[in-house]
Amino acid sequence: MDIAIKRPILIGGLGLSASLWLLDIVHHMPMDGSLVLGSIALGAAGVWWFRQQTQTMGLPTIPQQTDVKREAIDKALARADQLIDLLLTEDSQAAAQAEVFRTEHDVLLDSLERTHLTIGITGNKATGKTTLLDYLQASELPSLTITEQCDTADLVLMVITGDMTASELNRVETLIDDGYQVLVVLNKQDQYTPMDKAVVMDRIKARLAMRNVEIVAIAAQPNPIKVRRHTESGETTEFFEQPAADVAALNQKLEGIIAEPAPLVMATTLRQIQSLQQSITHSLNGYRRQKAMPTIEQMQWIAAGTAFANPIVTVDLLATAAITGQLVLDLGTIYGQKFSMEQAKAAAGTIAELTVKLGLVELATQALGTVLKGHVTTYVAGGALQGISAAYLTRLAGLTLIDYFEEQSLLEPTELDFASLGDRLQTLFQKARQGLALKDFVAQAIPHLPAASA
Ligand SMILES: Nc1nc2c(ncn2[C@@H]2O[C@H](COP(=O)(O)OP(=O)(O)OP(=O)(O)O)[C@@H](O)[C@H]2O)c(=O)[nH]1
Ligand SMILES: [Mg+2]
Repeated sequence: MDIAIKRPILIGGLGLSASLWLLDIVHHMPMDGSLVLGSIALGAAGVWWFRQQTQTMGLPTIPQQTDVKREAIDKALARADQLIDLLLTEDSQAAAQAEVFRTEHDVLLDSLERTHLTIGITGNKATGKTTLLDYLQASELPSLTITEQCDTADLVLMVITGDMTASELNRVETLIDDGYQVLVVLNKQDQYTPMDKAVVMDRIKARLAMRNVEIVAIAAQPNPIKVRRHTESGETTEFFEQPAADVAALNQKLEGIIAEPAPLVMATTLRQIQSLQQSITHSLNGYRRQKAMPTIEQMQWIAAGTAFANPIVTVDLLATAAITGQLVLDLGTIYGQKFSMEQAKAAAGTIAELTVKLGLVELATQALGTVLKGHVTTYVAGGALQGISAAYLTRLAGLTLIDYFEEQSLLEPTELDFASLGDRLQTLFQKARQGLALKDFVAQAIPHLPAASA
């Protein structure tokens, strides 16, 4: 029993009988003693860490990136390659899918050479999008495709007609965050006096300054003007004249990008590579989830058995935390996340603290107790409620961690950003809780309790 000797705190924490039972179950698993010990001693570190993290919220404003470097593109392509290799290594069924991704990767690499650009036009209703589209198409600018479909656009013209509304600003920010290049086009400037126009332009510029977005003012189709003309015979005639479109400022910008298309092509390519990365990661995560579920189940029944055998405490949180620590490690491995033992411990601590903070222990115990009363015989048996509650909380923790690791895997593969765990857990916890039906869970859990199976 050298496992028991290596884990003195596990024994202290769980009570001797529970520990022996637990060790009996887990001795064949790749459980690392030091982690279990550490996660038992979670208290202070976890709490401190959780507080730290909840204070660092608020998203930074990311400016539009107008000069994407070839280096960044090569790095992103290499990462996509790496992800495809990972998919192939992890999932033996993924060969065909990986081939599709590989082709997409090669197409993107080739697309760096293109000189033809796509300009997308977007904006609120009746801002003049179609008028502008018609105008630009009629002016036959070389090597440009103009469309109101922005998905593949190298440059998005965001058409507005006055000071930006919150929703318009929001749209611009979303586009930038998604990696689009945006030019704001203030249309219908014929409706403004020069003074008003200057004021509106200043306001819009102030709103966009943080985002490094430029703005041009145009009139794609100015209102007709009334013209009065005196004839030789002294009569006056009045008629409406359609002024020419005033699109010089926009044309100048477009000519600039036609002359030098590379920066826009690079930006688009980077965006598309990132989107490819996400698709690959999505496939990878689908497979990993399949692999993770049995691990969660294994741990939740261990938690059930432990709490069942030790029902004096309402739910043996210490045991749950130890098991959560192991879950963090095992699920992290499945999701290819590298983190230190210290971080794993802290994560388990955060989960334990959150479980208490959200009142989940009482909530689970009460709700599950109600369901359990239907199963009279089992309910009578000692720690059934404690066992099922512990299993339930362990499952919640596992599902939450899966969601968390999936989110993390979409980020740049630098360091695992455990810093955001505290922030995200609460939301993810609620989400997992809503998706987990209590009745079904109880029915599933009962056969796993030692008393029921004995
Ligand atoms: N005064 C003025 N009116 C304009 C200008 N550009 C377009 N319009 C008018 O604005 C109205 C809407 O123009 P559209 O081009 O249909 O606008 P849209 O954004 O395509 O509209 P939806 O497709 O319905 O969203 C039309 O009556 C145009 O004649 C402009 O520069 N000045
Ligand atoms: Mg239209």
